[in-house]
Amino acid sequence: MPSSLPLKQFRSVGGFWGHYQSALASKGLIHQWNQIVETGRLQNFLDVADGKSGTHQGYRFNDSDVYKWLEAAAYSQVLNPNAAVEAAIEQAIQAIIAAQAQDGYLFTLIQLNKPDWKWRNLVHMHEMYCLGHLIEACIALNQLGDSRLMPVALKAVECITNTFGPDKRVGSCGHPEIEVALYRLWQETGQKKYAELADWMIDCRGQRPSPFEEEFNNPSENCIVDLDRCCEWKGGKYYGEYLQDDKPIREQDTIVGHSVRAAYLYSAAQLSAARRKDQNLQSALDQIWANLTEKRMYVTGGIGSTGDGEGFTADYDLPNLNAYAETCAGIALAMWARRSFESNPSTDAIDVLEKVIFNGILSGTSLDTTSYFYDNPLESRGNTERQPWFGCACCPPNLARLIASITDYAIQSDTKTLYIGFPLECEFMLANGLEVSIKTQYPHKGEAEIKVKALKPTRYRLALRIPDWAEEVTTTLPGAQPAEYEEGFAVFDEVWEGERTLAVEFEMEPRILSSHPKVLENLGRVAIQYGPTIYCAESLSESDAPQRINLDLSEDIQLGSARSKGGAPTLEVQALRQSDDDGPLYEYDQEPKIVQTALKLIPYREWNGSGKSYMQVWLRV
Ligand code: FUB
Ligand code: ZN
Repeated sequence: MPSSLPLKQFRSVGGFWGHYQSALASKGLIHQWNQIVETGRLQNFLDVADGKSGTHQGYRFNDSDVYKWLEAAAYSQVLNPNAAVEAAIEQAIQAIIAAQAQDGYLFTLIQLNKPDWKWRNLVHMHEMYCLGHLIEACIALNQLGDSRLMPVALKAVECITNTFGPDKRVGSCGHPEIEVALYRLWQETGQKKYAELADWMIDCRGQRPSPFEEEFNNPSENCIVDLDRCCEWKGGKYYGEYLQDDKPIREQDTIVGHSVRAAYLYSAAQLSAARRKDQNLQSALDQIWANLTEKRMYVTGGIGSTGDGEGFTADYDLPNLNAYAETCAGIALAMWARRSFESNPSTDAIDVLEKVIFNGILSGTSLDTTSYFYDNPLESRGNTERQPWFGCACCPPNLARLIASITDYAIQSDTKTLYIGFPLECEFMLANGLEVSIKTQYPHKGEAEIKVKALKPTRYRLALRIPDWAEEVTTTLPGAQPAEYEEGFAVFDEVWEGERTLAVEFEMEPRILSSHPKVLENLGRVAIQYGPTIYCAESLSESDAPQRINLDLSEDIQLGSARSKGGAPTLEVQALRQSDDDGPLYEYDQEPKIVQTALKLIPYREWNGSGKSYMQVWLRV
């Protein structure tokens, strides 16, 4: 089964991703750390350590932002060390160690404000969600060679298992995350008990009686203070769909509820299905995946179309202007896709992974990684812009950990095969001693040179994903047998000797996408894709707004002469714009005044680079 390469095996990451990673190391991480300090997130830990009470600041799950930041910072330090980041890591580690209770419990809201509420409101409180992020931070720090938080993580898990487990109390967290973390802890430590705990949590979800539902039987006993504000409570009864607890996962076939919860849960369930070779679980996951990717996912890979409950609605309900498509949900989808690929190496999952990473996730950050979108609409009418931070700031540090660990998503290997999911400019060493360097301007260009250097003859397979969007693909590896095609990969099964270079060209042409007619929002509209990148039209002024135009597709879409701020090719398409602003509100028998114009398109992920603007992905034809 393929898995990602430890970051330490990489010598460098450059090009498109190198830009994001170095911006993150030099600006984004410090910016986020300052926010963590200024908003009291670090102070919460310090206050616990100081024995204070009643001083918790912010949302109940704010600890997770510190952990996610720490995870990102640890990855980032491997290839882009930065002294200020190192100092902040140190502060975070010290604060976390000092805040942990004797019995391993660690959740600053309860420690500071409500000590007798421990483990009483699982549906809502996020205690295990936060501990999951703590575990993931520890694993990242381990990669950096710093294992000081590992005892904290292990003790926190022990604290969970002192209360919960097959022979104890049934329960997990209303917001999944601990499950993925436990599988990762199993992979990191080799201790099966962590995976078994996660398997048990996966199996308990959706069963009756539901520990989450039972909390509502006696809300005050379980510290549920305001029923009206609980998303898990609808029409006077428990609404298990919100947290994927309406039925056992093996009986689920549709993606429902809160989108981040869903995709974290199914990432874990995917790990569980693979570990246990559980066909029933796998086939449920396949059905849920199909429902999501065939009926409920935006063309940008964004998921969860409504802000009401931050989640899914109905098949084909994909509004553009009010799209929620939370950045974290996109990230969670990339994680799930990665786990699907690992258990069944075919390119289907990578097609989704690439779509969401290059579009619906990266739209969540500015190019310098210091301002963010929480939701990622596919249309704007001049009323939204990226923010430096949020009260509920789950997305910025989540983006940071995704960017800093992008190699995990692009490149995987097992004992027989190196899988290249998408070209990423980098240099790395495989466990068998092969040295690989990839030169590419992807996603701006479709070419890549993959150089493999072998100090001794080494048999190994190189599997290169053929992207779903590429109509023509050329691969040249001098002296090699023609590639074999396997599950969407071009596979070179070679005995590598000396230095050899595989030249790859994915033909990139602007492609015109239409959507299923049931997506009423997109009727009479098209979207434009170039390589893996979805494009949009954007204007700072209302008079030039893309909402006023119709594309004229009788002429080819051209590559523009200018580059976008992020260095991507721009595209140029002919359009007809309705321009006359002087007339009355309504008028009889007037032909609209139309002006022919050349419309520039930029990557959707870069929209809003100059502040509030008018933008559309789905353009009228
Ligand atoms: O509940 C923790 C995080 O806050 C969720 O993942 C996000 O959707 C936001 O609600
Ligand atoms: Zn978020």
